[in-house]
Amino acid sequence: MTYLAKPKFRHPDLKKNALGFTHRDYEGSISTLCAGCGHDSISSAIIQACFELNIEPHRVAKLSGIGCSSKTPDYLLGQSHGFNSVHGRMPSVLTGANLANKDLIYMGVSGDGDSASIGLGQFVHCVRRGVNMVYITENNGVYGLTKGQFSATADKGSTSKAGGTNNDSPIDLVGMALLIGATFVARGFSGDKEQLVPLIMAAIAHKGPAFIDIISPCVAFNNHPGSTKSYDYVREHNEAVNRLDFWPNRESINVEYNEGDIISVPQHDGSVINLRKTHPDYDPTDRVKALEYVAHHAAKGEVVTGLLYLSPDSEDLHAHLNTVETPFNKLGEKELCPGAGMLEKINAALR
Ligand SMILES: Cc1ncc(C[n+]2csc(CCOP(=O)(O)OP(=O)(O)O)c2C)c(N)n1
Ligand code: SF4
Ligand SMILES: [Mg+2]
Repeated sequence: MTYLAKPKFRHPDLKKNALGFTHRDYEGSISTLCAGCGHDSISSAIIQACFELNIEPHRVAKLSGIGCSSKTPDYLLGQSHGFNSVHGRMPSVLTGANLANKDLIYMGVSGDGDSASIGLGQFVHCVRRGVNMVYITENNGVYGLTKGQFSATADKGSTSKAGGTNNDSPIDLVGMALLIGATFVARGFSGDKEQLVPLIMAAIAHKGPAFIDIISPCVAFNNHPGSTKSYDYVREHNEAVNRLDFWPNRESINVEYNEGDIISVPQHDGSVINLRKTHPDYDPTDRVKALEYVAHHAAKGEVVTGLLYLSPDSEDLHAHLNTVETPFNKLGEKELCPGAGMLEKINAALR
């Protein structure tokens, strides 16, 4: 982690959002990542998404594991809550925090090593339990922080910078998220901010486990010919199935679309996700077809991006557990210790 503060100077005419904040109010400390690292572009997309959504920084909790990607929460939302946990263990810390206070916006920021290698078990259980969160993997196919070993998302046959070939089958985190019940599944590319910012905004508005796999090239160890996570490879093989327009709070839609080209899905918070189809046959509300589509195109070496699946009837862990309206951390002694009479009643009901 770095503790280098950014200079406070800012241009007086910077655009302000409805809260009177500029994007600088959503920044963190100065990044220490390599110049050109995809992870920095993702940080800037998260900053822009929170600025556009008029989010009060103190309402966000950002959590991460270990890796260059897991360092990035330090470079954004400097006024938000943050917890940098242990390698691969962010999901359980996030689950616990969410159970204690469901009023915050939870953002888990992870890497392909952090989530697909050491943290795979944690990742899948956090998603299948339905934790209300935005879970982002900054996927570069390598362990960047420890000098570029192949991670579990590296494609079979891709080569390392030193020339070694990866013979292991890859784990596709998008396919995994679809299989285990994520209610919002997307793939983005750090080099396409226009696509990425609305994806992040929509994921924040979504209630339930929202997962975004973001291909994020590692310029130090995985940006050469032979890599399938390089800037050149992803630009050449990127197949966007849709483009997302996100309207917070049901603002009037004044864009012209041909009928059938757009899918509108209202979210719990009153916002509307509008999907402009670029592939007329792609149906983002069909989980099984999404799985098949993504796998089919991956076999051809294509990187399918966009909002790949969205459940209109999503629920979260608190709904599954039928927890009380008030967040646990705001309950008083009276609610938490209702007395011997209540305990007797509960025990009697279980006999
Ligand atoms: C328990 C544990 N095992 C191994 C490590 C060493 N380690 C640190 S970061 C990392 C991999 C990070 O890869 P990824 O999550 O893909 O992040 P990136 O650096 O590529 O962004 C490893 C293996 C560690 N810190 N802790
Ligand atoms: S080593 Fe790779 S992942 Fe880490 S900061 Fe450098 S470019 Fe980014
Ligand atoms: Mg990585």
